[in-house]
Amino acid sequence: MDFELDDAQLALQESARRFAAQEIAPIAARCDQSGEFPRAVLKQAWELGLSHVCIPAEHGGTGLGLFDTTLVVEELAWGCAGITTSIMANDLGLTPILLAGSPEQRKEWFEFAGGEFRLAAFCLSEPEAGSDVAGLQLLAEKDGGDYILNGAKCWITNGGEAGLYTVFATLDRSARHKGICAFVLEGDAPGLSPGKKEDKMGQRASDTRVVHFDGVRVPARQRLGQEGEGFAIAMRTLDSTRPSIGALAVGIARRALEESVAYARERRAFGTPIAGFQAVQFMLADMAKDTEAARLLTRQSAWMIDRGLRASKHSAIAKCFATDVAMRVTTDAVQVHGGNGYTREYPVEKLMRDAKLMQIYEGTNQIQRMVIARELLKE
Ligand code: COS
Repeated sequence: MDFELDDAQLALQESARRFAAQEIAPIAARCDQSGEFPRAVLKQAWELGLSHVCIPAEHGGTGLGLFDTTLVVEELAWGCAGITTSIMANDLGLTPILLAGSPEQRKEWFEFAGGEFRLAAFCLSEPEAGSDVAGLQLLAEKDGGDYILNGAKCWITNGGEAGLYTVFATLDRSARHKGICAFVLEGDAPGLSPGKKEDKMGQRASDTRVVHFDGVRVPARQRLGQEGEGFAIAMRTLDSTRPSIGALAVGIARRALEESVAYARERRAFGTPIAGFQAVQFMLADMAKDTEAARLLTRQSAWMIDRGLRASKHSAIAKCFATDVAMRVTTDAVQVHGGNGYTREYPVEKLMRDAKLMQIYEGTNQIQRMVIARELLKE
C-alpha cells in the first residue's frame, strides 16, 4: 500500500478542509443547539463536488473512489459530525444503485439524484429490526407488475429531507433474508410520509426520522437486482460505506485532539501550562496514537474496496476501531479541558456527544465484532 497523496488528492483534501473551516465549523454549535437542518450548506457542498461523491463521472458526478472519499469525510467531520452525516447519508442511499442498478437504472437515478440538488436516504432499519436485518417487516405485496409497500422504517438519516429513498422490504416475512428486495423511490411517492424529527443527544444537525409507507405503489422497474437479493445488496452497501464512517470518526477524534493540544498549551495550573504535566502529555499521546491507527485502518479498508477486494472484515474492523477511538479520544478531550470541557463554551462536549452515535449507527460495534468474528471463523 502506498498512502502518499498525489496532487489531485491533496487538492481535494484542501478543498474539503477549507469548506469545513469556512462553512461548516462556524454554524456547527448553532445547529447543534437549535437542531436546525443546514440545507443551504449541504447544497453548497454538492455544488463543490464534496457531496454525492459516489455518483460516477459519466452520470455527472465526482465519481470518487472510497479512499478519496475518506479524505473528504475526515475533513468535513472535523467541522461537524452531524452535518457530515447528512452529507454522507447521500452516498449510503446511492450506493445500492451503484452496486446493483442496471445501466438504465444507474443513468435514471444518478441523474435524478445529482442533476439538481436532491438528498438521498437509506431505509433499512425498523422499530423491531435494527441489527437483525433479515427480520425486517416492511411488506412488499405484488400487484400486477407493481409492488405495494406497507410498514415503517426508523432512524432514517435525511428522512424528512430526501428526494430519493432506497428502501428494503420483504415479499415474505417468514423467508427471512431470502425474501428481501431493494427498491428506489422518489421522495414525493404517494403514501410515503416522514414522521417527526428525533430529538437526539448528538449529531443534532442531521435529520433523523421514522418514515411511513402506507400503500406506496412501486413499479417493478424501480426494483434493484432480483427479488430476494435485497439482503445481499444491503450487506454489500454497508461493507463499502463503513470505511467512510471510520473516516468520520477520525475527523471527530482529530478535532478533539487539536482542541486539547491548544487548550493544554494555554491553560495554566500550579503556575505553568498544563501541557507541562506528564499526566496530560500521556493523555495527548494516547489520543494521537489511537487517532493515527484509526486513520490507517480506515484508509486500508477503503483502499481494499477500491481494488475490488472483499473487505467485510476490514470494513468492520475500521468502523469499530475508529468509532471506539472517537469515543475514547473525545472523552479524554473533555477530561483535559476539566470543568470547562463540560460546558458548551468549549466544543469538546459536543464532540463527545457526536462520537457516541458513531458506535451505534451503520451497525452497532457489537454487530461489527460479530461480522469480524464470523469472517475469522470462515477463513
Ligand atoms: N456481502 C454479501 N453477502 C452477504 C454478506 C456480505 N457482506 N453478509 C452476509 N451475506 C449473505 C450470506 O452469505 C448469506 O447468504 P446465503 O443465503 O447464500 O447463505 C446471507 O447473506 C445471510 O447471511 P447471514 O446468515 O450472515 O445473515 P444474518 O441474518 O445472520 O445477519 C448480520 C447478519 C447480523 C451481519 C446482518 O444482519 C447485519 O449486518 N446487521 C447490521 C445491520 C446494520 O448495520 N444496520 C444499521 C442500519 S443501516 S444505517
